[in-house]
Amino acid sequence: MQLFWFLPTHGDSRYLGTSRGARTVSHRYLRQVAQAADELGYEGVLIPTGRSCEDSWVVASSLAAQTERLKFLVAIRPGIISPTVSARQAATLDRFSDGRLLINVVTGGDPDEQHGDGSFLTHAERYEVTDEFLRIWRGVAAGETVNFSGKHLRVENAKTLYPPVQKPYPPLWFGGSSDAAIALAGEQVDVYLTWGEPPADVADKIAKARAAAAKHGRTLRFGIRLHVIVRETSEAAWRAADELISYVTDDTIAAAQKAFSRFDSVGQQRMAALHGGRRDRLEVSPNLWAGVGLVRGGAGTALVGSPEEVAARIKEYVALGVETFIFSGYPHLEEAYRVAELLFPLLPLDHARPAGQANITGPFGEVIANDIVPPPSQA
Ligand code: FMN
Repeated sequence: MQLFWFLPTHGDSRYLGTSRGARTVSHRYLRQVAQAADELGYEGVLIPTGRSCEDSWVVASSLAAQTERLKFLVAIRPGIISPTVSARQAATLDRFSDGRLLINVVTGGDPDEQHGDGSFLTHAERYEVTDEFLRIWRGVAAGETVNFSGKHLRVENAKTLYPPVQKPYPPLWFGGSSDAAIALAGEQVDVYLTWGEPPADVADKIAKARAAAAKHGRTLRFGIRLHVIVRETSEAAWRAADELISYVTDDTIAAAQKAFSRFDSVGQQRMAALHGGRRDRLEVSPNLWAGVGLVRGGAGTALVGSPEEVAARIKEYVALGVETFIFSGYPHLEEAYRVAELLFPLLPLDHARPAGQANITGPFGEVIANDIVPPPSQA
């Protein structure tokens, strides 16, 4: 399994729903988060996209140069950009980062945002465009010369002269919960992503996505996007969850839920339905807390508990077939460290350092009495 972290390009704070405890999300701050994730050994970072975020391609391009191993999961937006231009952009970033680019295909779920970006298509039409876009994008990125004439998109002699490092192209990741999304995933993408729904719901989605892929003689890999509130004890973790929303008012929740109700994203509707805008039933499945989604769009759930509890829940998802976990926590810099410290030792990570590797910089803690390497804790 692999752990990813998240770059908070749409704001970061110690608390949700208030400017109290907020911090400036500058390039310098994002660099600190990315470099922390790189140093700690996360496999990569997800960069969100949309009008509430700094531009994800500019962020990824600038930070690729300042990190060494970290992969960047960056969104492409069918219907907003030309597939040929997008494929060339991806090829360049993949080349310049030595093959550290992963692509997140985002069809879009907020009609108001789509209109602002010049797209007036229905949900079904957006998926038709995504389907045609990916046929062109994949051909161009794979080094082919593409001629394509579809219902929405048409290109002639489309190509890039500078192919990506990864073959046939940087892996395509994709999240979407509607039937159209799952059908498209089965045919064209490599990794199917879901927001953090309860295990039974995730199992259901995975079964549907596997069946959709089987129709094309394909298999998919699976990833999940969750927040994590892990502390040394269960009590401390639940206290931290309460603190995270301690300044959220009922008016703020009502305003957020009203905004979400205009979305036509099935995934967003499923997130909102988990809590129904109510504060009093937020543990929607053992150790799965929907409090973040009271005010945050997209990923709205967190795994909450002691390291052992959270690791056990992660392994439940692993047993369903989930390989990749994209985590975050508030604030994102400190929590990148906390999650690595508390969870990495309990998980079978593909990207963990080999056990017993000689490394004079640890990790073992500060040397005792200038002479003694600190021993493991006695639980
Ligand atoms: N939508 C965005 O507008 N920006 C994003 O950055 C974004 N990231 C996503 C990350 C994950 C892990 C998932 C599961 C979804 C994300 N989405 C994002 C939303 C989907 O890409 C999709 O457009 C939306 O859910 C509508 O599809 P649906 O109706 O099939 O669920």
